[in-house]
Amino acid sequence: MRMPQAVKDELLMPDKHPAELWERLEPFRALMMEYQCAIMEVETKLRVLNAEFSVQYDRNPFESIKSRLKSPQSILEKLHRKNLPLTLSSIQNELADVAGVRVICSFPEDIYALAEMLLAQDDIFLVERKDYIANPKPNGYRSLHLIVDIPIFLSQEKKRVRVEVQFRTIAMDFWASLEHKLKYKKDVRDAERIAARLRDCAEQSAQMDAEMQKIRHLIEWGHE
Ligand code: 0O2
Repeated sequence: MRMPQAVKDELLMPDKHPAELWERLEPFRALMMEYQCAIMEVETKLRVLNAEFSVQYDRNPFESIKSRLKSPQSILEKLHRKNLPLTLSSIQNELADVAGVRVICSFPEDIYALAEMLLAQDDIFLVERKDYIANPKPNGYRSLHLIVDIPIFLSQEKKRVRVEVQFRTIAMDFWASLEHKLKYKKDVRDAERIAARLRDCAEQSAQMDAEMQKIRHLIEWGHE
């Protein structure tokens, strides 16, 4: 018999179970399993597209995929930050990035081509699109984020599960991992000056991405 949502939610109330115990609770583990399955589904779809491309066009639209399930601690912190109740419903309804798939491409145009191919599939439902490449964040952050719902097929039911798919170039990923260090390190000396230098780096690497893409066109088509 399946557990009603209210009972599942009750099991996650923090006064009864501190955060570090979440991952031992069956309803929480079941929810995380669903997110993990959704990650596998998205990864498979992307790998299928990559395989087809390498046969048809002799190139790969992405270089690598990195996936992650948000840790219970990060989930708890985000719920706290957003002033949300610490329940399974909050996780499912309010957090879009519990399941995260990051796709690293060589060229910006591959990002958009791949994103469109994924969204064209009839079992993928687009919830939200955040284009931080066309509209970079003030700190210089660039990536295309798609929040999607994807079905997973369990023994007793089919469920729609939310996944955040981030698309970036190698250069954007390199930049984001350095900037991430600044964001999460406390007491950094000269943080403002470092942030300004990072903004410059983001600008320069975006120019390099654009230039490398033009060079690819010259090599492949003979014109930009
Ligand atoms: P981690 O460690 O990757 O899990 P919202 O849900 O709309 O209220 P949120 O969640 O900030 O706001 O959404 P957004 O802007 O789409 O960002 C989600 C994720 O994108 C982040 O997850 C990062 O992975 C990445 N990201 C967004 N902005 C930045 C940035 O300025 N720098 C870097 N390095 N990454 C960024 P988490 O949970 O913050 O981190």
